[in-house]
Amino acid sequence: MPHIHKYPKDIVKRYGKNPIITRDDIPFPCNTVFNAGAIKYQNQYLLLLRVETLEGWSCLVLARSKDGYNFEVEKEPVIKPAQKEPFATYEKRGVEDPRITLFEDGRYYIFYTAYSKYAPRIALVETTDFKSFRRIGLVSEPGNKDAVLFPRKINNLFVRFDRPSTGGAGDMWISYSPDLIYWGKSKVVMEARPGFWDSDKIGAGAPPVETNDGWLEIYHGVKGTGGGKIYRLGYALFDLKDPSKLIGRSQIPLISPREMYERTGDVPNVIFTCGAVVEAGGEIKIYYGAADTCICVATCKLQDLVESCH
Ligand code: BMA
Repeated sequence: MPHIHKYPKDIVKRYGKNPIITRDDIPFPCNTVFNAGAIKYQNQYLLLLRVETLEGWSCLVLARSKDGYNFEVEKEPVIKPAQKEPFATYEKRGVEDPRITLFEDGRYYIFYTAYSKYAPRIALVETTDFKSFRRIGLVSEPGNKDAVLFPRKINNLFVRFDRPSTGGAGDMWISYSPDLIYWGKSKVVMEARPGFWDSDKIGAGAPPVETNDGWLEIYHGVKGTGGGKIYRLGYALFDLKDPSKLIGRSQIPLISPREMYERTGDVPNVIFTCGAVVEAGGEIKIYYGAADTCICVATCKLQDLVESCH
């Protein structure tokens, strides 16, 4: 008998005034805005927006908000495709999909996708003030993306989830590093699930959230259909001491394209996240790109996600 999900109703609630950021909010000409990293910094919500220029490559632009819903976008990008090597060659087609982690040492580390004709690579930049940004390195071989850094070391190593391309498959892997630059001990931790909503590819979304029951990861899952791909979000729980161990995983999506702004745009039927903010009371604000065209937010309770993974 098929598993009947414990939560037949939606456990996530879309913000009534979605989308919260569109191209009209960007102070320079651009094509679209989507897939933002998210973090709380000095009582402000920060989004690091992926803005696609009219030429077609992406850059990263900061937006600030006091309430998490109304954002003001900065005038200039904070990260553009690099002019200097070794980054320039691998960022010729843009910098994409930033994921921000507040690390235990107080620094903010941002993994983003460096995109070029050589396929995507994971790149890493750090900041302490969101004014100056220091590129640390290109930290994967070609063919890897969707990297999220854990907020603390485990067994004295930095830890990330990532998504190498392995013979057409797209599964979530874990990798470890002593210095954030050299990554190894790589191992597959969660696979795409044939027959499900996440049948074709999966990838980490927001950086992992530490809970008493394990690391909660909100991820995206892709299903191919006759009409194209559908991108949805789900969630999974991993062991606190050994995050390569999957404890449980959502049977049904957390959120699927349903509203017009999720169904229609440059790439239809896409909900894709790079960041979420967990509030003191346990509410999560999930920021997501809709149809690769605008930014939206939806909320849910951290505890609901954790419980339904068991
Ligand atoms: C993925 C990434 C995302 C994008 C999604 C849907 O592969 O490129 O940036 O939102 O596809 O187009």
